[in-house]
Amino acid sequence: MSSATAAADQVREYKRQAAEFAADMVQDGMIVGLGTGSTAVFLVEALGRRHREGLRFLGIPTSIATEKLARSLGVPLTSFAEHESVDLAIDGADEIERGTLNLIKGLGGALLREKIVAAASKKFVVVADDSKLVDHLGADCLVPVEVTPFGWESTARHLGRLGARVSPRRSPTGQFFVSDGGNLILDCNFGTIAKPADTEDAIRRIVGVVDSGLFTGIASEAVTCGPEGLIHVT
Ligand code: ABF
Repeated sequence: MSSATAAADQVREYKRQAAEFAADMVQDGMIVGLGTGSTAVFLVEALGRRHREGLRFLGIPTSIATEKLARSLGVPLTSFAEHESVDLAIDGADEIERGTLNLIKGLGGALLREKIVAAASKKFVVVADDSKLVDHLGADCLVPVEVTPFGWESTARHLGRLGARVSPRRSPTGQFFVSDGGNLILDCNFGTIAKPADTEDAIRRIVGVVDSGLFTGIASEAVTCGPEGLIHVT
């Protein structure tokens, strides 16, 4: 096995441990927000096992991909038509700011549903391998911004005026990437973000923006895993 493969396997193992720790926080009767991404896959798998062992809960998935996975594992699902709030949402992140738990999310393209579920949650726990921890958001990570297809070029110019270098996300075939909500994603390079809450607000005020992958003041806990073991920040 090459050292790159071994390192990738190790990161997957860290993701699995963080996700399974968080899956154990789910209690009988809860409405659970089911995240998206490779870490969240381990969460949904663990919850599928717990469901088969008799745990009663209902999940609200944050993407079509997670919904498909959950259904394939027999995880019972519900929606906001049936439930006003989520007891516990568990999801991954692309960057986690140490100390604040402000996040960049959405490089997987599911930021809008992820944010709706997180915002409706009594508790939002972020799960990740510890490479996602940073001192300041944005230095090494683009901020995805979901925008309406109409007038996206104008929306992109406004984002540029906030100081971002902006590129529309494309699929491997060169087409525009389209989100589960039918919108486009503009990947924005802001560099180091000194005041993430201010930047999140400024982005949201631009007409044409649906929302951004900056999640400030939403995560209440983080479970990370790395060479030092599991760390649960509450
Ligand atoms: C989702 O999956 C996204 O918000 C984020 O883009 C990604 C996390 O990545 P990973 O695949 O490493 O869990 O949570």
